[in-house]
Amino acid sequence: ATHYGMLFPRESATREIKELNGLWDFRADMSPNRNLGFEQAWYKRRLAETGPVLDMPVPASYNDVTQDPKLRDFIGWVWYDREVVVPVRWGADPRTRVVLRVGSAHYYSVVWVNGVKVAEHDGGHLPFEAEVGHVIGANPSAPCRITIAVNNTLTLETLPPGSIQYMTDLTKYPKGYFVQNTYFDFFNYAGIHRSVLLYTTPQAYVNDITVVTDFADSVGTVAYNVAVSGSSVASLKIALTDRDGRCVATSTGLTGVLKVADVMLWWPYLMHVNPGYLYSMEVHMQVVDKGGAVLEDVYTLPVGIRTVKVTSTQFLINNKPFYFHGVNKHEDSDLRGKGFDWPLVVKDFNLMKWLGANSFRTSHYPYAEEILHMCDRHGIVVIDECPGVGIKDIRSFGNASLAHHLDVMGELVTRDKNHPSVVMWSVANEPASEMPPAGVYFKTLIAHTKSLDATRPVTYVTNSNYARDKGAPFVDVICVNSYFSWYHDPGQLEVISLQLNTQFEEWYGKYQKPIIQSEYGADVVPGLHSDPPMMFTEEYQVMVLQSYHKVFDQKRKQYVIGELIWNFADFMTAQGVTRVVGNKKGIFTRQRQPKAGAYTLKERYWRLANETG
Ligand code: GCB
Repeated sequence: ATHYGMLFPRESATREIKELNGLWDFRADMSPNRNLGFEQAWYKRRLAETGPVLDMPVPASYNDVTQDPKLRDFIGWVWYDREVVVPVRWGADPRTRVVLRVGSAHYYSVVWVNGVKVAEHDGGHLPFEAEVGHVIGANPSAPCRITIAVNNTLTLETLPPGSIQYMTDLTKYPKGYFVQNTYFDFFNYAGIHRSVLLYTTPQAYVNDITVVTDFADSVGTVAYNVAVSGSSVASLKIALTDRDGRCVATSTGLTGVLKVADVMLWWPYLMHVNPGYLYSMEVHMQVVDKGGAVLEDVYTLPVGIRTVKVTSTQFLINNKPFYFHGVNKHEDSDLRGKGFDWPLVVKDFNLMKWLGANSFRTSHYPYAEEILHMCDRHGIVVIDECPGVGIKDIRSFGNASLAHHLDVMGELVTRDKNHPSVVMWSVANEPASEMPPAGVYFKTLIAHTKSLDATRPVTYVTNSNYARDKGAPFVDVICVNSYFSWYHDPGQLEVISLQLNTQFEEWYGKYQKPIIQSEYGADVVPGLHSDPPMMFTEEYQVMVLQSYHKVFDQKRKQYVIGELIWNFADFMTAQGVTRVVGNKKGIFTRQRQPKAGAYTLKERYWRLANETG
């Protein structure tokens, strides 16, 4: 599939946005085969006319907002609907294109407008959209009904994979009992997780923009490519302005190169006095239609000018060595689950800056694009990970899985290719990369990703044994997770130094590629203390961190290019004997209050920033 045209919706002189966030009507289809909604065509009427409904906030996961355990742990189709009043001018003007966009809904979605199916989407973490003008009609005086059915079922061919297991022993389980197995360590939150919007463009419009930036001495370059839809001929005016609104370069073609004298480069946080510098690239398109009328479209893209390169020992941003001192995150919080929430986003950025973190990995799926805009503006560097987490079953290496994975990378690169903060793609987390098909799988997947974007390095995150891992030959940077003195040798803090040293030497010795410690950490139940330290206490987490840090300090002068703590904050998981109301490896609690480990890390990150920045 070709992916293009997923520009982030922005208002402009020619584009309008109508947000559809707030309360929607909601029902989980709890019928035995979970298919009553389709059998009774719930999309043909208001949901409230076909049965009882709940108030459901959008965006939010539905799991934690009610007192119903059946809804928290629900597997299957849930239905959302609401009405919207479409401005008459949108329907009355045939030159206006009306688009319905869902920022993300987990996992599989079907969308109807006034009972007409307009979209279907496979995947829980990326946006999808559909033109709906033809359904709304020329005279949208009647309220327009939007219905979205979302199914959170995961199979061996979804990303992330999962499997449904039927429990057939009738002495132990009721008839028809089934559970959703997952192979990843976070709660499978579901629902409409990001904004739903209606927006307009003219019928002839700017469909996509790709920028690739570079610089030589003090001159920056922005090589751009604009894709136009709805017309074969268009005249373009491109203007690049600086932060103060001064125009610094102009151009006219669909492709071209903007040259910027005395360029202000995009720098990471703490690496420069002025991090996250963004220019604005205004694309102004004009088309004369058959009747001689002039159609115009305007779209403005923020552009950061920077380069990324990898050598056998270094990660270079703007030709300067960059050391990742950062975090792994989750989209996760109380009540909202994975629902997008601005106060949470802003709090997290303030905490990252407090910590002195210059980077994070979007473990283990793409985050809301609004978060990447924050990263662009604040200079927080991102390893952009796709939802390839939990590829453990041999069947998840099959052709259907690979085809979907390639598709998801297409969607991800299309959405995120222009973000200066995104410096590397991660195609997976902890796959069973020692399995026989893993070699071809990762070779194909990584080559495909590089064909989509030749400018960024590609990695995946491994916890395999260096000798048996089959994907590392194809990555640019080796990302390794390890939990010495936690999952291995629990309680034995003294083994960390030797084992971590061995880990680095083995991987570097075999591949001569730079290495990021992409996870390490220990669970803490906040408020638990013990000296000498014991597992689950604040002291133990501090000791694990300090023991890892000593080795990082020896190796970072050589080929270790980064350290990302697992995890920024506590987060919810499936219930299990190793999880005390979720994963507690956060250095912050789920409510974003610091544990002792946060202060250890803060001191270190600021020291690293002063040494390297
Ligand atoms: C890992 C996984 C991460 C888990 C973490 C843990 O290796 O990549 O998703 O949450 O370990 O705490 O077990």
